[in-house]
Amino acid sequence: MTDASSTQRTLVLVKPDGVRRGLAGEVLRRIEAKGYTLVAVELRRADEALLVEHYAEHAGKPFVGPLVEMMASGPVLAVVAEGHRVVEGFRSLAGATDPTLAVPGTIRGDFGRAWGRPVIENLVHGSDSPESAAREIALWFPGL
Ligand code: DAT
Ligand code: MG
Repeated sequence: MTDASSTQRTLVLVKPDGVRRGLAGEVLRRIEAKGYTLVAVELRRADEALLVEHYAEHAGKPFVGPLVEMMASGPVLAVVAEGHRVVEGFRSLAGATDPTLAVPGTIRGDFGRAWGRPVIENLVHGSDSPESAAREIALWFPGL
């Protein structure tokens, strides 16, 4: 399919640990090198209300407090990327949630590790479905 209706968008976040380590450019490079298009890129600080909403599916889990705190600890690079099957394509670029187990060659596998903290730090977020992507893009980029 090459028609425009098959083009997807996804929300990528370079989390504060990734920005702090100077990996924002590397993540953008990998998205572009894979052949996806950057639609929006913004370095910003996220407030708690946005983060609680963003992680609504995890409400009540023991790590959600530390997760929101970590995500608010510094700037994040918020990115909307576009392309055919980009939602699953970026999840494949990112690798597994646990960076100790993420396969080398992925962003988390190449640059992530365990630090023994209450929340897993794994450098990037990527929407997990087209429905999540639509919800998350509306939250982070209401103008798009
Ligand atoms: P992903 O980011 O791979 O979609 P997720 O949506 O299940 O993973 O969780 C969101 C983030 O929360 C994840 O990137 C890291 C953190 N996290 C997930 N499970 C965790 C756990 N059991 N303990 C600590 N942090 C966790
Ligand atoms: Mg997730």
